[in-house]
Amino acid sequence: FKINSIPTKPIEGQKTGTSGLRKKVKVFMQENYLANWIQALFNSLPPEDYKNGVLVLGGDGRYFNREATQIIVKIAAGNGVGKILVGKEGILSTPAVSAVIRKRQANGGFIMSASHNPGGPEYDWGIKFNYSSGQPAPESITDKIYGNTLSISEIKIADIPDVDLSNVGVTKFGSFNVEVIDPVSDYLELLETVFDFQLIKGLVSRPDFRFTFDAMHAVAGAYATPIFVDKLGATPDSISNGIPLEDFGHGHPDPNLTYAKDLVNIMYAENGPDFGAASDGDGDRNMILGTSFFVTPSDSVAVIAANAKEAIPYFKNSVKGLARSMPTSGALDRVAEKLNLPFFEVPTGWKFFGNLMDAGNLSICGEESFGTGSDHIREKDGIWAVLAWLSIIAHRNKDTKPGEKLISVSDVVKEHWATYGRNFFSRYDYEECESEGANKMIEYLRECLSKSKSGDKYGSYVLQFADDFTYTDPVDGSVVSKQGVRFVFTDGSRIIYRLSGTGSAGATVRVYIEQFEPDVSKHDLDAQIALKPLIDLALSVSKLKEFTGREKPTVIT
Ligand code: VG1
Ligand code: CO
Repeated sequence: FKINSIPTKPIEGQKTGTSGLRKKVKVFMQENYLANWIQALFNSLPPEDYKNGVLVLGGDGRYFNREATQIIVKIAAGNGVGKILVGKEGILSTPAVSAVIRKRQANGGFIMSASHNPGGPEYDWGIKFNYSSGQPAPESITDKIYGNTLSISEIKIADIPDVDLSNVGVTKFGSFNVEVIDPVSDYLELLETVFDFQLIKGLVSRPDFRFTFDAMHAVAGAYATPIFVDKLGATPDSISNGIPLEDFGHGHPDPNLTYAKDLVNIMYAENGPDFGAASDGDGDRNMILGTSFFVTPSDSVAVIAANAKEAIPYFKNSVKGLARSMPTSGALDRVAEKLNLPFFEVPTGWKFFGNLMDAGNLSICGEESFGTGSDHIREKDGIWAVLAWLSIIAHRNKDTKPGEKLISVSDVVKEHWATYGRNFFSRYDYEECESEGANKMIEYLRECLSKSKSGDKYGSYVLQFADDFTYTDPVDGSVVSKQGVRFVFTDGSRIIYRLSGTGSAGATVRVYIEQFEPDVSKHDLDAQIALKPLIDLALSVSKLKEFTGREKPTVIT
């Protein structure tokens, strides 16, 4: 086939954030916008990483993915890629892309998704590039791509027809092959080696266990029926919003207490199900609920870590280490301490876990932002988290006879708090603020911390230290700074401020609040009540209302 060289000019603003490049669909639909970024990526990779190599391509089914698929395939061919594996209908969840890259020993892969951001002509689109072990590209690569977007002058695009995405199979164009793959099979095969599916099936098919999963019309819908229904015996009606739609059914596919309200209402209704879960746009996030009970993501990863060895075959022989992102609560730290496991604190964003996993130092990790996962792949994994929880509940109920009361999600969490203490945690998000005010607030906080010293009094809290988080990767020595302003108090309480790196308009301010409570008699308090004094302090220290003009957060988790 012929390779056309199309002249182009740099387009501003193509710098990737916490997780890939995210913009409004309209921005991506501008002439050459996507093509420039893809070409800049090839210009940034060493030729041996793609020439005659294998790449994976898929996404969450959102609006513009179909057009984008064709553009990416043609530019890949134009740059000498040997083979591209594309999910049928363009569908692959983020964890599935990571799994396919690893299984097929691909050089890397593209994920077409803006994750939890809404989709449709008026909303967001995004793209991420993952490397050969399946992990999100490190900053050294994304910085290079950005640099190349500023000097790009030519796009190399193959003159081949559009690829038919509707049937599994290989199409050859000379030396270039496109293989349309089933989005589920490689991923499911991997999960079957991680978990004891018979054990989980025993629980899910019990008449006294009611399971419900909300796929939020996002990519997990493509996985939910084959996995939960066909493999594990859940009833078909236990899956809601199970068909991926280009606009997620006008929803906001973010599994939290605000945007997954339908599921929350079902779980908190009288006589609600025993287990509820939801996942986000690209299937890497999860929310876990029991009957009238919400498991915070920070607690979730701690509970999974504490129970992994017993309940999940993959971890039977060893849990190598545990890690969390900086703003995630310290619940996991306590598990690491008790189990005597190596422990790491990394900046926000999954890309920082990959090196630790590749080096064999990390097995289970999580973020407060509804991300949980392990080194079975190099992305967070929503369905994995659901299966991990089902494994724990199944394991605990091995001997529960029909008619006896099941050990529930809340029983497991409360028992965990009784053993380890409870880390009350909450996050306040102020979405789409004016950038100027939000930036000024962070500058102001940086000034405050430079003037602060240990022993300073903040209401009834005494400062231990305040800083702007810097991380040195223990594996490759790379350093990232300015990852979040934190005030840490002598009793272990923390207040953290960051600006989001995943939005597509304005600035989103995130405030994270945490306080440890060893006293079991206080564990049943509502987090908002337990944390009230610290939350008030967080708002006044930052002068948040003044800087942003916001009275109330958009989302509380
Ligand atoms: C957010 C979360 C972060 C997560 C990232 C990607 O980033 O806070 O923990 O890794 O989204 O998740 P930020 O910069 O907006 O705070 V996803 O599901 O969008 O791939
Ligand atoms: Co996501």
